[in-house]
Amino acid sequence: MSGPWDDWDHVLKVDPDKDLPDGVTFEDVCTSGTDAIEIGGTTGMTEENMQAVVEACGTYDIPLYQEPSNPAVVIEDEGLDGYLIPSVFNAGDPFWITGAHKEWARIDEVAWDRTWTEAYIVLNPDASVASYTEADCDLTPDEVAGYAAVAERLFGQEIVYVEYSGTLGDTEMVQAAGDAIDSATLFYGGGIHDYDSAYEMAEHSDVVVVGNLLHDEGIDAVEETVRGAKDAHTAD
Ligand code: 1GP
Repeated sequence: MSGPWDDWDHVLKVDPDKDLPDGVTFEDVCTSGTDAIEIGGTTGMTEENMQAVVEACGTYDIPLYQEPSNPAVVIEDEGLDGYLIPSVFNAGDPFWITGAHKEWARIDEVAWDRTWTEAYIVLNPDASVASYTEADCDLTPDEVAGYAAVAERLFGQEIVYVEYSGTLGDTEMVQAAGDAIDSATLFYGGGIHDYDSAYEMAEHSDVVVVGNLLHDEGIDAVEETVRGAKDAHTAD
């Protein structure tokens, strides 16, 4: 299994429902040193706000992926490299495992050759993604490892994504997921806010995902996290 994410250390997730801080441009976002941009969020997604970000980033030479939260906001644009579709493996509501996906495949002409899944393990019970999906966040490291192994071995997932959206996660959980997989790429996202937190999480994962920081603090803070993630992997 291989994909462009094999070579990534850092992904910047742009929430189209949130503004960029004053003075920050999409050029800054696209030239921040991050390896790829994912456009997505849990709430407030519309075709219009998705399209606006795709158009703003589409002219820069950086991998650009849409991460739609539901089929209604999937857009087609030649500036996009493809679609990364979350499937929440520990969701309580199967709609977020395969149900939404089934609706998409039923309604739309899916560009399968540009579509991949991310096997999410959602672990912050206070995050809106956890309540939406009714995720069982009360997991032991063994259980996280179990989900990660099942995602890779039984479901052929190329990306396993440990998601702590909004808070810095437990490295033991991230490590457990990493130890359980072989060729899949481990994404970690949640609460990365500076060089040290990026470095620490990158030591336990292949790719760190930074989201809120861009909207809350701006581009300098994001660039610090890029350095942290890259330094952690260079030190390997
Ligand atoms: C959210 O994993 C990402 O899906 C990033 O989380 O917004 O907490 O950085 P943060």
